[in-house]
Amino acid sequence: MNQAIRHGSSMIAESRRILVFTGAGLSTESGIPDFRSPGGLWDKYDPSDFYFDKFLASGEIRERYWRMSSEAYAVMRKASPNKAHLALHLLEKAGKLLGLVTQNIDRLHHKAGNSPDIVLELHGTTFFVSCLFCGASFERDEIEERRSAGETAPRCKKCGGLLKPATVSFGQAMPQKAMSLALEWAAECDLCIVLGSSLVVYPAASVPIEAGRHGAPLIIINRDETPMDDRAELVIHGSVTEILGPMVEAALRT
Ligand code: CNA
Repeated sequence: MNQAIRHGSSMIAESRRILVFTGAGLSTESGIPDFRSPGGLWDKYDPSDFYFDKFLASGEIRERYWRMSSEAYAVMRKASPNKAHLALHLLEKAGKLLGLVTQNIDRLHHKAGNSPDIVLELHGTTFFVSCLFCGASFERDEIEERRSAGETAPRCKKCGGLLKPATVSFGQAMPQKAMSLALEWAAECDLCIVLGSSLVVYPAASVPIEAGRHGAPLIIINRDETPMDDRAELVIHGSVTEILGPMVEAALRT
């Protein structure tokens, strides 16, 4: 085992209240593309089409949004958790996980067995659809059936309002309760581990910053550099599955 992984495993072994912050890079090895890597979603789509105000204003944008979202959902629905997701389940079983704050909308932390009580989905989930007018919530599969039957941008069956996947678009309000609990955990944790995030999307990226401000050491595992690398006690550039699995297993053996 290399020196950096050993360092991380001893930090995990000494910690009791770990806050984990995850991004799209955690799920690329489950076959789900991220946004910013080569071959990621922004190579295929124009991010400026996916602002919330445009979704509200234009029927054409809504149709484009639904096409992109349905394509991503079809991949996420079939995806399975990878070794890094499973390592986080082990951390919870060992009683070391204070919370798991994710920007991901793919439900893979739930599929890996982490308890819904400790998983905060800051950007929502693509497995549900909400009415922007009356707030009604629908299972995604039900809405996908309607799309397959020809409804390109479906509307609420109860009130006729606009339906949108229950995810947070650029310019759309964050779920307030989840964000405040994430910041509480950031103040309480004794270690913060960032996994597979470019750390450029705010306000989500303020969660590890807050953890550091309250004195928790920071571990960052990401393929590329991030703007927070110089704040971390340990930075490892590489694959989350190759690094986190051995790191957690070694920590739990000690
Ligand atoms: P991002 O900005 O796309 O960054 C992903 C980061 O992960 C990059 O810096 C990559 O270098 C890194 N990375 C990719 N693969 C690996 C790997 N195997 N091991 C280690 N590092 C890797 O994604 P963020 O999560 O930082 O940005 C937040 C957005 C992305 C949120 O709004 C998410 O909803 C959104 N998103 C989520 C998913 C998903 O749910 N799986 C997929 C695509 C986008």
